[in-house]
Amino acid sequence: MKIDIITLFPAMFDGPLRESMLGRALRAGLLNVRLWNPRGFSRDKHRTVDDKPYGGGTGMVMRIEPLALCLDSILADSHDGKPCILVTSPQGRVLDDTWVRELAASDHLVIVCGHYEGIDERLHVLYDTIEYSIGDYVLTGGELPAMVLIDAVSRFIPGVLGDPASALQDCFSDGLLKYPQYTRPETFRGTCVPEVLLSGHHERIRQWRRKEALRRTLQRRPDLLNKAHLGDEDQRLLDELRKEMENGPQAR
Ligand code: 4HQ
Repeated sequence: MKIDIITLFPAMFDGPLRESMLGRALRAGLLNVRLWNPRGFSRDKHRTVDDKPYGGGTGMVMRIEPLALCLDSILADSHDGKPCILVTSPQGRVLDDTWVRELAASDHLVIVCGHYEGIDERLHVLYDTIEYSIGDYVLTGGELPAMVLIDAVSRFIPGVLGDPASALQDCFSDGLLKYPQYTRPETFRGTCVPEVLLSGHHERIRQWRRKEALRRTLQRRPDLLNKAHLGDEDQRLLDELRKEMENGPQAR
């Protein structure tokens, strides 16, 4: 997958793109990320990229011209049809697992990182853009949302994860939160690993994990249960959990 990032602060991407799984994916050529600074496309004497808002008010607005020229040169050498142009914004559609999977199927993404008070609205008139948000809070810029998108999308690109099964087993693949995990030692400061996980009984372990995933989802994110893919066994486990919660909500 090819990803073009338009940002006034390209150096912010150095760490996240070099380390860990993303770094490996880039070196392996599974992901091809290019960073573009609109400042290089500014044509005035001081290479300005922002200006005061028309109508007055605080802060600065990103100028359309450097952004448009930058986008034009990205689109001019795009041989893979029309790429999706994503723009970071708290006004955008909130990113979720379903959308991340859809985006992961794209050949080419362009991400425009907003900064300051926002971007001249004509960006959305001149180009086919989609605004996305990573949550209902305000950041200083769109660089972190861009990194979040790249990170989340890359997990669904074949070869990025060491074990492809982990993307499937993960939280949200079935719409539920993940079950609790343990590793050695068996006891630490008096706290033990649940017996069933030491039993070697695969079917009991599978059921226990499913029930704990349902328990957490029921307790922490009941909203997710409506969209989750639940079978007969899940309904039975949920009934058990609801009864347990009536009898003693103190458990776990
Ligand atoms: N910003 N999800 C304002 C965000 C944001 C978010 C990025 C701050 C854009 C102009 N972006 N700039 N939340 O808060 O994506």
